[in-house]
Amino acid sequence: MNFLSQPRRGQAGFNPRRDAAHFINGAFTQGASGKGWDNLCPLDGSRIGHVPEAGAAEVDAAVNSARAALAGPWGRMTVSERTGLLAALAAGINKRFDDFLEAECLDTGKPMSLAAHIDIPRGAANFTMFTDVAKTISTETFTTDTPDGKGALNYALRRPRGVIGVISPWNLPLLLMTWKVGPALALGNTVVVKPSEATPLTTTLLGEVMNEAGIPPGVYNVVHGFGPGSAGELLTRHPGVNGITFTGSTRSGEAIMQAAAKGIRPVSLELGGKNPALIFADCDMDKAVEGTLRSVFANCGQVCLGTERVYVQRPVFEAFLARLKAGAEALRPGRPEDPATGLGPMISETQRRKVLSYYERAAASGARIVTGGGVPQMPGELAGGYWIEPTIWTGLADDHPAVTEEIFGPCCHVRPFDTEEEAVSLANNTPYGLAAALWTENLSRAHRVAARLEVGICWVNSWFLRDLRTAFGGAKASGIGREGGVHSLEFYTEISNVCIKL
Ligand code: NAD
Ligand code: 6OD
Repeated sequence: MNFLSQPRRGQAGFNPRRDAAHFINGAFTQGASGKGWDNLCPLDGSRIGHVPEAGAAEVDAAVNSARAALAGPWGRMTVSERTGLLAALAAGINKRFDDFLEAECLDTGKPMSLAAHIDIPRGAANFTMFTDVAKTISTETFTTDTPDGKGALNYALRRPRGVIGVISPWNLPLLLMTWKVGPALALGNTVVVKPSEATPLTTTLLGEVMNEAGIPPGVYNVVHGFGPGSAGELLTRHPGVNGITFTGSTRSGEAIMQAAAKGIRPVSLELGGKNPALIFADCDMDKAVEGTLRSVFANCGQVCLGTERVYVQRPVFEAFLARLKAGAEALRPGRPEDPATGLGPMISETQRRKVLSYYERAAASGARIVTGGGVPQMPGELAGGYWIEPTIWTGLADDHPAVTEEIFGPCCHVRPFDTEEEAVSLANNTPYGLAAALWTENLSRAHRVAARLEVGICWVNSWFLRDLRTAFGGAKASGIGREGGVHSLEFYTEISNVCIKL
């Protein structure tokens, strides 16, 4: 059941450049809308293949098949049967590691060294981790006094929420999609996924692995399309969807929350950020520089948890800045498969234009451009890709758009501070509250400052170090809800209380 009926890896004629397809009720289909678009590779702007756009009919069919699977074999499975299938699914992802890796790097242009280390392993881990959670769920029990002295027993039950609409972004496509699908399926739900229009391949490929693992038809469905006025909006407005989990921009999150209000459907929203890094003079400078280089430039700055505001204590400001500049200038843009590649392209020309508009505004406002600020000259066909220079500024006002708005590119503003109090106040001076990175060797300071930062996650002397059992999500305008470990039970299950009069 190949999604393009094309040769598999190892067979003659294998080509990773494939058309995408919807995956509905266990089968691949181009749908009947007749609409679609060309999927372009960010490395050189070349065509990867066609992506069909789902209309109301395809979204309806996907939701109906998810509902039927809930009422059918999936809904009747024991926890061990279900988690056994999901373990096979995780093994299936690992077995086809190279297929996922190649597809992800074609769609995004990111270095294979990055995707092989983070994106694809997490695709599998997101299933294994939540199967463990599903096997160990416990609920509360209360014995209740009653006037007749015989009492009552209260206990809670958790049921799957139902059909979950999953809407995912393009920056870590497989990782962020499975981060939602893993807990949803482990806890007995079925899903309809609408991946980003920019990165359709790995979500489609996962359909193939679902079939190979023996997951029943209808449990995992995929529809392709855009957001407003397209498959994304159709899915969020569909009355057959019982809950919507979304990762993406804060603006889209607001629209999705409004759509979910109809029918009072719960949402889980992981949204944008404008994340600070605080570099104290008592930090280990090697660690702080290495970590900040990763947090600013990894995935070409297209990580929601990435640092865009760097605050450095004045005594080490110039030394830190010089080392950050040297590190940024050492990042080589290049092809994903080249081990020397340190930086991929932006996801699209639109996104590159958006980031360049901040580069232009920063320059026009008199920023000191420490490095970058433009577009690199790339050789050969790479000249047609969406490359951009890693960029560092200093000297902008605290209310400049490059300092206050999420850019989602390989850039940061670096500003000095004097006191801990000032650093905390600068870090919290944002409507967002996703993540922060704190660099200090002073343990008391680490605890004190971490407790005052208004964020969902604060890393101390590290960045993007993830334990999937922890609560993950954003404070303030960076999201609603927490997922991860047992916290995912809140959204993916409905709790009900049974009260037994004894
Ligand atoms: P986006 O909001 O433009 O799109 C995300 C997804 O939502 C896409 O699949 C898109 O088609 C869909 N969509 C957009 N509007 C919609 C609507 N009205 N109804 C239904 N679906 C809709 O985001 P993006 O550009 O793909 O990703 C970048 C953004 O995502 C950044 O803001 C980044 O911070 C954020 N992000 C957050 C996290 C997190 O964990 N907090 C993770 C990754 C990305
Ligand atoms: O690690 C995760 O679970 C997660 N949701 C990461 C988000 C990264 C944003 O780009």
